[in-house]
Amino acid sequence: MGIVSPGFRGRPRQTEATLPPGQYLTEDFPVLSAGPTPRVPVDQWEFVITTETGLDHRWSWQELLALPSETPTVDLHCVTRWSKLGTSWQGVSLDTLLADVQTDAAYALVCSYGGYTTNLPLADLRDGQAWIVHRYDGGELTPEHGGPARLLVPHLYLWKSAKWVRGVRLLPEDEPGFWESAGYHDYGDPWREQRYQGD
Ligand SMILES: Nc1nc2c(c(=O)[nH]1)N[C@H]1C(S)=C(S)[C@@H](COP(=O)(O)O)O[C@H]1N2
Ligand SMILES: [Mo]
Repeated sequence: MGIVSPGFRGRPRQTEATLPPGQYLTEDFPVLSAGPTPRVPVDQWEFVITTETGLDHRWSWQELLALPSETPTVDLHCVTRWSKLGTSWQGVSLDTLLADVQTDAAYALVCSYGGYTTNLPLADLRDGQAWIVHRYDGGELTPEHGGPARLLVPHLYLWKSAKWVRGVRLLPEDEPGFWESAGYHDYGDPWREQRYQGD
């Protein structure tokens, strides 16, 4: 069995330490979508990483499922102030997907089926910080929450976790996505309460 350090009582919950400033806890899983839910059959689904030189790296649904997967349990923080702690996912780390991608790009623009986009530094997709997830809480990821697959990048506000993810464009210069163009913060760190431009 696992080793339990003396005095360990499980991870603290519902304390200030686990909740970024200005957030409240919810047990629900609200659905927030800027438009209609796209329905993408998995036999037509693909995920594409496009480098700054225009080279495409593609995965079909079957190819994605064949990659080693991870089961992150993470806290979600939405800019509309709800946080949901300890959510369980399954998916492929961006480290795995980026392993054979040669790039000098510093930025990423994540693109979804349906046209949603969101931007972040490429470094924030690396080092065990981001996944393309296709299962949530032991079941398939439902369409409302981004199925067949979504980006999960839980250290940033949840608008960065693009639902119905289709691909990532690697870019030498930062390019704002959908909400970032509408006044949301470019980076969106919940612990620094970077909700809107100028925060
Ligand atoms: N493609 C797409 N991804 C999206 C959105 C969206 O409208 N379209 N909304 C974002 C926002 S603002 C939030 S808070 C989360 C909500 O995820 P949920 O509906 O699974 O709670 O998805 C993010 N990803
Ligand atoms: Mo959001």
